[in-house]
Order: sequence, then structure tokens, then C-alpha cells
Amino acid sequence: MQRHLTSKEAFDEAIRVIPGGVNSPVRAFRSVEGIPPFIASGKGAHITDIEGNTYIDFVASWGPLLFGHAHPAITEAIKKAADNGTSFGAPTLGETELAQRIVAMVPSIEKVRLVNSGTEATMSAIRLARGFTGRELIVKFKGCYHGHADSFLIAAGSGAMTMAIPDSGGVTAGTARDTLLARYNDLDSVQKLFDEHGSGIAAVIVEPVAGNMGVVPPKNGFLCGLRAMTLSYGSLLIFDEVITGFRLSKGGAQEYYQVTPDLTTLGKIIGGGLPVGAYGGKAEIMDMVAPLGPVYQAGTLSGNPLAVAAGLAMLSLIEKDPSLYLRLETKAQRLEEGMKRACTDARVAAVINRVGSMMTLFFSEDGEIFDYDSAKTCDTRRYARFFHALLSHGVYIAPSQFEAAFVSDALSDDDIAFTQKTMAMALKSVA
Ligand code: KE4
Repeated sequence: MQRHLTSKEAFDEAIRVIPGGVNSPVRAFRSVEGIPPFIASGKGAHITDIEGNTYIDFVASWGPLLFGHAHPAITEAIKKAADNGTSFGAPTLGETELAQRIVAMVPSIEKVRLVNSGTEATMSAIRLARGFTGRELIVKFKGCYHGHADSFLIAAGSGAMTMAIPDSGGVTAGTARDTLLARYNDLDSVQKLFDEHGSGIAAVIVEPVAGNMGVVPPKNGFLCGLRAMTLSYGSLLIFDEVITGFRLSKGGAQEYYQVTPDLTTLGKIIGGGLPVGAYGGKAEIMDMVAPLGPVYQAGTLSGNPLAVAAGLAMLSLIEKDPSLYLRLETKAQRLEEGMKRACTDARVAAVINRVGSMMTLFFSEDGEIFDYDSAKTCDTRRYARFFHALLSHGVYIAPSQFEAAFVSDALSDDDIAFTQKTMAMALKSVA
């Protein structure tokens, strides 16, 4: 029986039994304050909360929903799979087909292992890099977020940055010691680490387009510089494409920028909204993974038939739609241009970073946001006011300055026009 609660009542109830009332911190609206709407349903580019309010959704479950909510091809595939059983803990044909499709679409991947989240993918990828190279140190970039495995919660982005706990409690000094920090878009900071630790560095892991300090694109030469440096020191280059995979192009950021990593981690879009992650790369490296090799990794629900069915439906939608990325680019470009005009009209100092269908409006006077330190100069209080002005008028963007807004193919011309009008109003209200 459907209970008629307000989101406030629902949140109060959730808080009594779930830490912070949410199952992932960024959903709690801590940095923008206020009560998070409890969502009842989604369809296309729109979501509806339990009070019946509707929103144009630019969070899109933080990236998976390239075609919007409840796409019929995806929901039908899940329903059909469910009728045959939800999990077997044994190999299924669907897993092989999904792996074959990923191998065919992602340039660097010759073999791939399916897991259940982006975090599982990245933590397995660095364990594999350590096992393959026999080295212990990992390089990550301040402000990049690779999920919540201990090795990554050092100067982490996304919710850790939002909550001002980039170095999480509970991560041991020993673990932190094996994670070296560099500055995004600063090859010299990476060179310095290689000069000092070169022969001990197993891998450099990077978001090829950072999405977790807000969207920060790689500067010209940054990614190919990392490729050259890791090759010269015998370290692996890991592209964390949990966000960018299948979002920036069929082959993700590595195809978009023509830089081929040794390992790639995937998530979000490949599950079509269900829990799927994956890590893959050269067969020579992947063959080190159990049961073939000595690097252990496992998962009860890895390759789950429902999640695989959703992923196969999602990749089919992508593969049979040659104009998809052009449409996404056109929609996102129109939004960006509208936002720029509205910032000028409202005389609000802002920086808009966009790559394809992922973007962030930064409230910064600095003119350029290119790494963690520049992102941290943003006026998060003004962002919070902007966020609520939009939310109260039916536009739902990320409840944090340090996240991305995602454009889905379900966004209509009317949605874009409404969003531009609402953003213009919201920017005037925070000027
Ligand atoms: P998950 O474990 O949350 O599936 O994936 C971790 C992850 C790994 N790599 C990148 C580049 C990621 O962006 C993520 C997760 N992204 C965040 C949003 N920026 C998930 C949202 C949340 O934490 O609730």
C-alpha cells in the first residue's frame, strides 16, 4: 500500500535506520543543504518525487542513463531476463556476449572481467597492475575519484571533496603511503614522482576527463604525456572510464582523445542503470587474473543476468544509432551556450567546462578551472543557492559543485528551452 509521505517525512524515517538517510553520501544534499526529494519514478529525461513534483534530470543516476529513465528496450530486457531467474553463480551466454561487445567497442580492451560497481573495477585494476608489474606504488590525481576503495580515498573528489573529507577516516597510513598524489593537468608533478619512485610505480590511474571535481578536461598533451611517461618507466596507465566510457564516444575517452591505456575501468552506462562494473585491457595483463593467474578477484553477482541484459540492451541502442553522439553534442552545446548567455546577462562570474554530454558550471572568478586547487576556489554557497533556485522550478542538477551534469538523449527541445529559461532566472537570483 503506497504511503503518502512528504520527502521530509521520508528523510526523517530514513535517517533513523540509514547513516545520513542515504546509501551514498552525495545524495544527502549536505553541501547544498535542504531535504533531498525522494524519487518515485523516472521516464525519459524526467523524474517525479513522492510528492508528485517533476524535474528535468541532469544527474541521470550520476551518468548511467545515456538514453534517459526507463527506456523500453532496457526495461523489457530486464523483465525478460528476470522471468528466467535472477542469478545462477554460473557462467551464462549473456556475459560472454557483453564481454565480446565491450572488446569490440573499447580500443584498449582485449579481455574484460565484469564486476558489480566502478569501485570494484578500479580496486581490481590496481591490484592487477601491482600483480603484473610486481611494484607497489600507485599514482592518482588530487580531485579525481575512483570509488571508495582505501587506496583511492586520498585527496579524492566527488562526495569526498564535497563533504571535505578527501582523506577518509579508516584508511591506514600504510595504505596511504602506497598512493602518490599528482596534480591533474600537470605533467611535471607526475615526472617528479617518477624521478623519485620510478621503478616502484605500478600504475598511474586517471580520469581521462575528470568528472569528480566538477568537469575538468585534460589539457592538450596531458594524456599522451602520461602515456609516454608510463611506457618509459614500465608502469601501467589505467584510464578510469566509469563516467566517460560510452559517454564521450562508442570507444569512450580513449577513442575521443586517441590515447590507448593499458587497462580501462568501466561502469555506469554499461549497466544501463543496473549494477555493473568492468575492468579490461591487454590479454597479457588480464591473463594474470584468477583463475588463470595469481591475481585474485571474485564476485557472487558479477555478470548478473539482469544487469548483463540491461547492459546488452544499452550497448545495442548505442551501436545501432550512428548519430547518437552528434545529437548529444548538439543538445549539450545548446545548453552551454544558453548558460553562457545567461551568466553574461546576470553579470555572474562563472566558468563552464564541457566535454560532450558532461558539463559543470563553476561559480569562480578565476576564469579557468583546470585542477583540484582551482576547483576549490569556487563559491559553493552561491552554487547551493543556484541549485535550489533550479530545483524549486523543476530542474535537478548535481547537489554539489564538484560533480558533472549529464545530458541524456531523452532531453527534448522543450526541455532545453525550459532549462535555459530557468537557469537564466536562477542566475539572476544568485547574482
Ligand atoms: P561506483 O563504485 O560508485 O559504481 O563507481 C565509482 C567511480 C569510479 N570512477 C569514477 C570516475 C566515478 O565517477 C565513480 C563514481 N562516481 C560518483 C559520482 N561522481 C558516484 C556517485 C555516488 O558516489 O553516489
